Amino acid sequence: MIAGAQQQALYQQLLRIRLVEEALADRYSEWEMRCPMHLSIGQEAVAVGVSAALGVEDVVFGNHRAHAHYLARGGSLPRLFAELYGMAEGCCGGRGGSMHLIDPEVGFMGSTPIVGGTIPLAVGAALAMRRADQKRVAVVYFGDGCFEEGVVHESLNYAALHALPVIFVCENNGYSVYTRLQQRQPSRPLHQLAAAHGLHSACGDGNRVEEVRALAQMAVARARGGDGPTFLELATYRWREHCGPNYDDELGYRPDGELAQWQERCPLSHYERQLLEQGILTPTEVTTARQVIGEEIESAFHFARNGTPPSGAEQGENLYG
Ligand SMILES: Cc1ncc(C[n+]2csc(CCOP(=O)(O)OP(=O)(O)O)c2C)c(N)n1
Ligand SMILES: [Mg+2]
Repeated sequence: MIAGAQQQALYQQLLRIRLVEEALADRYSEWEMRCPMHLSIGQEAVAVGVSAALGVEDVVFGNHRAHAHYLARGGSLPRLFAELYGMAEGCCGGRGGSMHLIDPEVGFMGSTPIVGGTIPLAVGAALAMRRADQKRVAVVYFGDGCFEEGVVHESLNYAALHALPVIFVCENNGYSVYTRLQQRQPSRPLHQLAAAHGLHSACGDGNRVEEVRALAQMAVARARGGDGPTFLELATYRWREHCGPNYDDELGYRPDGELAQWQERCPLSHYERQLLEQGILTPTEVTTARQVIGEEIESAFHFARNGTPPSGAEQGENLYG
């Protein structure tokens, strides 16, 4: 059972992330945000549903498409925007941009552009928490593309062997850049690959926020109870181009009508309709929520634009590689 207040909170999160990313897409062409940007418009319910199942003590890792992961976890919006504008006030000091988000104060331990790069980090975090005898959980989000990286298999194997409290959240949007999953991998469900590594695994509809939340609650309960890792494969779809603010269907790498079909299964409007029908939400509350979030977004843009460019000395700090 889910309470009305929790449903409203899930809706608010979905709406906020959608409006934030649409605003970013609108302003990207001003060319003041100079970093590559992978938007998660269409995929928001995964991060929102998973985050709703976590406690403040848990830790989360994202990937290159991490705005939703960061925001759903409670990452600071002004500091996200300042990061995108390359300012010292940014969550990564303005050095990283969209693919290097971090906010340890809320347990968001980082995102990186390297496909699969944060998967072993989450396993390491889970190992550390286990050794410290803590009842905390590590979560890592990654895409279907990760199954072409060896590190995912090593990480799944290790996590299963040691029954670590880690949740692997695979956002299966069916594509890696311009290439369909069927052109990259033989036909077999991704969650069954995880099962073959000995993990408890499940799949679900990544566009239905309450379904995602329920799966994540199951995974969190298992991890906290000492039952080890869980792998969740969540089906979803990216609406915009792989990297950037535009739609790119004219390139022809996606079948005609596929985007429209997924847009009909929009995680936000579906949930909005459901809550309106159930009387959990009123049309006035929807309008007010849009206004309030719109003002928050404007204020965050103002903060970012008026930030301080990092000094030459600062730019070299904390850089590795
Ligand atoms: C190790 C590595 N290989 C290749 C790339 C280039 N690259 C960046 S994003 C991406 C697609 C990843 O697809 P997926 O994991 O399914 O995530 P999605 O973009 O669909 O959310 C690729 C191949 C990279 N960043 N890192
Ligand atoms: Mg993908």
